[in-house]
Amino acid sequence: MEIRSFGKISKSGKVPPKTMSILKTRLGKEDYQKLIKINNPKLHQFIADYVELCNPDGVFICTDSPEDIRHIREEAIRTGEERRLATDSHTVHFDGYYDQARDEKNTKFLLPKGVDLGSNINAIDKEEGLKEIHSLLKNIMQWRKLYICFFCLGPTNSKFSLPCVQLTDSSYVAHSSDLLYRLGYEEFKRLGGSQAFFKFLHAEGELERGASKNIDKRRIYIDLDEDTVYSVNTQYGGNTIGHKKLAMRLAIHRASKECWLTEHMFLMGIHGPGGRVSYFTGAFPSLCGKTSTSMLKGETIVGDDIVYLRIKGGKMCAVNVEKGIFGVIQGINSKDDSILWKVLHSPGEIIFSNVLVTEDKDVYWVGKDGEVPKKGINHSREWIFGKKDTEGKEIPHSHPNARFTLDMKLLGNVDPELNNPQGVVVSGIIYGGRDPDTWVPVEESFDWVHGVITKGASLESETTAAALGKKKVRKFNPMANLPFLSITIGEYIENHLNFGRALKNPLPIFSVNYFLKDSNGEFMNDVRDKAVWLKWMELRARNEVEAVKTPTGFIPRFQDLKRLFKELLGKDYSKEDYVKQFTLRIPENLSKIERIMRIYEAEVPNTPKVLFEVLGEQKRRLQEAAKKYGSYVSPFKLAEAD
Ligand code: SPV
Ligand code: MN
Repeated sequence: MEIRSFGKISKSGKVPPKTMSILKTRLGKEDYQKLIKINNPKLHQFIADYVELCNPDGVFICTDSPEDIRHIREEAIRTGEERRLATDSHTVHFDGYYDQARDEKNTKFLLPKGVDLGSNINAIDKEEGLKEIHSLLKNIMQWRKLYICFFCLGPTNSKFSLPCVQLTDSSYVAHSSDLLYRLGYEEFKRLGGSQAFFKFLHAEGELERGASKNIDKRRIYIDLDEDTVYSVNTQYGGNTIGHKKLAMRLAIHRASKECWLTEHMFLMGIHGPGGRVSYFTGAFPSLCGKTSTSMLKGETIVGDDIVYLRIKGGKMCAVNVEKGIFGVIQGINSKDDSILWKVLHSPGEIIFSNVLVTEDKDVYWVGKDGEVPKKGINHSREWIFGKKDTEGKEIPHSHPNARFTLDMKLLGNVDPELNNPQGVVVSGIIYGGRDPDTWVPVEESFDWVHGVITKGASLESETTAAALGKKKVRKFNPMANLPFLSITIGEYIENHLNFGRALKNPLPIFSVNYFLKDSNGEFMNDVRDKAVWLKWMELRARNEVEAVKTPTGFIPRFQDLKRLFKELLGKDYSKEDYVKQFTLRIPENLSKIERIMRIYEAEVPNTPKVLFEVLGEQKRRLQEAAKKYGSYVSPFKLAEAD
């Protein structure tokens, strides 16, 4: 078969009779009937081509019916991809020891000759990449079953919705998708061939002790022109669940063409005085507190990972792309995460991945309350305390990127607007990362452009276990979205600037930093302090609290924080804490500006000019402040001068 003809149909919009006969033979009567109820030639051709290439032993078409969804769940147990745990409807899945996170090195865009997304974005020549991936896919599903599932990104029947189909030979991936995304078979039926849709093809490849064996041939290739993603020889959710970060890359590309935004953001309702709710989005790199922020007690969650943003009537509206959570489990404890703690200990459909499972089929993770068991099964299989891997590294009982997957309907704090097809109107945007020494715990930018440039486009964070590779290295990560960008960084920043211009009243942009450390390397804030920062931002967004103007933005006044700490956490917030946390660190801020400017100058040829202007102005303000007050300036000094 000609490689370039894969998944394509002729100009007439019809598929050749051969396609339907392939489907009829390969699918079996019942599944064939389910498929052709969707009148979509492109879909039929895509499925026929890849069924032929991957050559599965059987094909299951999953409709939205409870029986089909149950079948997927049962398949996950039958195939051994998930094992039952002691608590009803809890299961566990293990990925391979070296397949525990997103593989950014082997995730590449298939780009035609002459197209370049810049040095920060991984790409391969399209023809070469397709040839490679097609050869890896050939007969890869022999003796295995292929599951074909339909989903809708964003609420169904909405301007925001994006339909997509996933082909996978992993019942775990299919099951996870069922928990995480709105079902889309009926949506596909309703739309017929009227709308473009995303296509994902995933194959685990050969398995060894239940894990993808050929991880040296792990590949995740993204074809932006065809809205298609291929993922091979891997199981980890971030590499395989098409609708998550793979769809995100396609959606960023689509959004850029259509003037809306796809962001790596939570979406939550912050509950202000008098019972009002203000919706905020927040972008943080993975493993930096995004889920725990959106799950804070007293507030309501719309989503914890991905949003689509559109402008309606001059206002910014947002939806959660998902309906479930694929969350980091490390560190969840009864004190700081009471809502999740309860859910994770109650019956209900939850897939735990890469945690420790004890003999009595209970699960443990790093940072869980109670004593750590001395043995069990984990991502290295049989584990005993002190076990080392082949490189001599001690294996923790649970992987730092171990996760839980659940449908948000299990939570008691879900915002009632979750499925509103109109989305919610957003009142504020937050950017945050792992920053040990520069940003104060919370700060508001001067305006939209200042926020986009000095907060979003300047975001840096120490690397974590969410991606393979070296940890704790400070890395540039604009809008916490760099690993997923499918357009150049310059265009992406420009889109944000344009978005702000189209808003009637641009909303405030904030930064937070939960990871500020003192000279002993200790965190300066308690994990619960974020509750205070959120309430303060809500008040600022409503213009109900004054702030102190500094060279880098607006920070809270001491008296407001003192009141909020007392009311929310029952804590006496001291002047010493305020000074320690909110001191303006001029040398660190200046070094950051230097680093960021250098990156944009050297690596982003189409950087909007305004970025250099805004950073230049910030640098001058900081230098002037240093002359007046010295390198480290107390917030009280800044308040006096304001
Ligand atoms: C992240 O790493 O940002 C996640 C999980 O949300 S993953 O699906 O791996 O992207
Ligand atoms: Mn994420």
